[in-house]
Amino acid sequence: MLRILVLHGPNLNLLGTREQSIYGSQSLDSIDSAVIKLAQDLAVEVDIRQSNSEGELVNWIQASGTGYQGIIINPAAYTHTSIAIRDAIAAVGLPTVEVHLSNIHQREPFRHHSHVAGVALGQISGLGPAGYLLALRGLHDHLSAQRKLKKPSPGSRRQKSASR
Ligand code: CA2
Repeated sequence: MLRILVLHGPNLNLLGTREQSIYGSQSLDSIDSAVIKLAQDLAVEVDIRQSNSEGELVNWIQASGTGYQGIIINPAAYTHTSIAIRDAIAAVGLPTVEVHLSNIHQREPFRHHSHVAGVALGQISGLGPAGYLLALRGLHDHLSAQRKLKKPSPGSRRQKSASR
């Protein structure tokens, strides 16, 4: 079974309590429940964590190399500051989808640049909580296609040895 690590960065634990005009009214728990439900439908295992600490996020990303096939991450403010998170994602080499609730490209100029985008499979920004669900579907499709490519097609071994 595919295992995907879902990471929420700093202050996302406050979702639904304030700044609702930017981030909406849904709590992080309710976003996580929707992710878990979709994961069950897709037969994917998700491990969902939130941290306000850059080091903790880096440690989790590093450790994901064993046991996980992909990462979904909303690095929150670390998106715009953290070369450490970018380096950890690059080092672990797992396909990673970057999610933002708000459209970072329409907001203050300091939010326009993402250090993570350059090492991500893709970025979803501005679609609210649905962004996490789209990320999960996208990553699931990507990983399933990768698995199919890696699996030898029936008869391919026989063909190879017959041509020698
Ligand atoms: O749009 C996003 O998802 C962000 O990653 C959210 C970050 C922000 O720094 C990024 O530029 C874009 C902020 C998360 C803080 O969330 C709060 C939620 C409720 C109240 C206060 C902060």
